[in-house]
Amino acid sequence: MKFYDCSIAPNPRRARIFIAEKGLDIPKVEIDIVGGENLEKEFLSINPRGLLPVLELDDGTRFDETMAICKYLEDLYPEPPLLGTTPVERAKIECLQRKMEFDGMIATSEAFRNNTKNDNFSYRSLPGVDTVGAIEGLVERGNKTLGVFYHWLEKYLTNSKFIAGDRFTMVDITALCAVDFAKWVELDIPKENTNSLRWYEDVSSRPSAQA
Ligand SMILES: N[C@@H](CCC(=O)N[C@@H](CS)C(=O)NCC(=O)O)C(=O)O
Repeated sequence: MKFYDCSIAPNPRRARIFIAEKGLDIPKVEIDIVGGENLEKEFLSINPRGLLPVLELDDGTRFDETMAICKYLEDLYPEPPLLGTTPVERAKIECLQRKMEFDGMIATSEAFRNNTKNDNFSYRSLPGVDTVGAIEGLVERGNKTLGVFYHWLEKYLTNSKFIAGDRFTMVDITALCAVDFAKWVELDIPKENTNSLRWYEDVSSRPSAQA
């Protein structure tokens, strides 16, 4: 297997943390998104949409979505379980994972990529090859959705150590990456959200968070 990565980007980081939690050692190929390497011919032959991460199998099969990569690896290496162990648990984790992804990751992406003061990305509202220009109103929607993300994060953490219960899961991975990504638009966990702050300190101190 081969993992196409970008060390500063939040979606590759989700997969990297997942891989580290599983204790796997998958060779990595670093692609420089800021320098535009993901839009050059060589990488487009790997992923025509120009997006990272990508997991490549030894037979050349490739997956270009973080959750597909994680689901594939969970099937191959079930321990420790990060996506749930029973049908009910798996469905619950899927529900929460999507909320963290849409309200946290995608909202930050909207707020960041549509800011026309942001020279590197303002001409590309969408990541990858699809050229949609910045839409200024999406900055406000992104910022407001991040408020929703933080509100629910605090609620989910009121009575449990991790977002989906007693065990660290993919939900925590996506939320952690979203919180760190939101620093790019200067929207941190609100000071009064004590459960979220306690959780953030805990999950950030896991060795996988440095992966
Ligand atoms: N839905 C994809 C999103 C992947 C994505 O947006 N990746 C970003 C990095 S976080 C990217 O490749 N950006 C390239 C660009 O900005 O051109 C996933 O979950 O893996």
